[in-house]
Amino acid sequence: MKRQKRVVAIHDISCVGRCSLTVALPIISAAGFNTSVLPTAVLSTHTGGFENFTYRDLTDDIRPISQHWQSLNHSFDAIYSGFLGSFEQIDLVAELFDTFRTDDNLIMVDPVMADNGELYSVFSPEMAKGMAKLCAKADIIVPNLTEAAFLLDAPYISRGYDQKYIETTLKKLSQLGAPKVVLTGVSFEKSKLGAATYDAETGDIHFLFNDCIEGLFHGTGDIFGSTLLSALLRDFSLADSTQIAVDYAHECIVKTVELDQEKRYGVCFERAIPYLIKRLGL
Ligand code: PXL
Repeated sequence: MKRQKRVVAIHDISCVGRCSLTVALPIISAAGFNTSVLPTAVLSTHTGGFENFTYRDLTDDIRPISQHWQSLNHSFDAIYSGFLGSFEQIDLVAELFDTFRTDDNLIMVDPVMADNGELYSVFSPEMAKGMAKLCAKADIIVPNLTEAAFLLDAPYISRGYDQKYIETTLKKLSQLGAPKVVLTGVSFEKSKLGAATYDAETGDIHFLFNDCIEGLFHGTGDIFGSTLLSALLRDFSLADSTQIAVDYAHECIVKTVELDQEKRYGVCFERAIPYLIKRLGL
């Protein structure tokens, strides 16, 4: 029997609002993987659409937690980082990558810091430079179009771009150092939304879409990343994994609209877990 793969998810805990660890842990666990967490901060809610949220920065805990795991000789088949609690955490997470990197594990960085052309309120512009350094250490990076613009220090273009622009952006992103890039939030026509993938080793580029449902749905980037990682660990190709992630995020939004849920509380990913399980062939 095959050994159960182990994943560590490095994100914040937004206690209310269904994003970061409160979606990564259930999704990656549902996909059958032994999922550990390294919380980067604890917030009462996420930062999008809520005021007066609490913010406990856990920067000082990262190194001791990592050192304890090292003393146990613990290892991970995948390391997945997302929202970091402070600028200093970039170097600490880079150090953790160096410590737990093996010949065959997968390091995925979602450079969570911005959306819709704007940095999240808790971050300063220096975060983008630091995130680019962290991306250089990854096997695969998963920025949205806004994060791509910050990483490349380029203007953010929200719509009206063509396929060539996305292809050039993918290649520039991979030059940061990660051989695989999945760019999210790509749309060439109003009715379709999805992602573009690039594998610098083969030169392959793919575009994967589903129907676009109008609106801003919180936490879908983390749902996308957690699903993408789960499908890759189930040995689906990069393009197939991305299509599964696009489709599952879409399915979660469909459920949220059906149930008429308030958008800032995140999407009803729980109701679409049976769909995900089927798509992953479990
Ligand atoms: O989903 C990304 C995310 C993660 N963590 C926190 C956030 C956000 C997006 O707003 O605020 C705390």
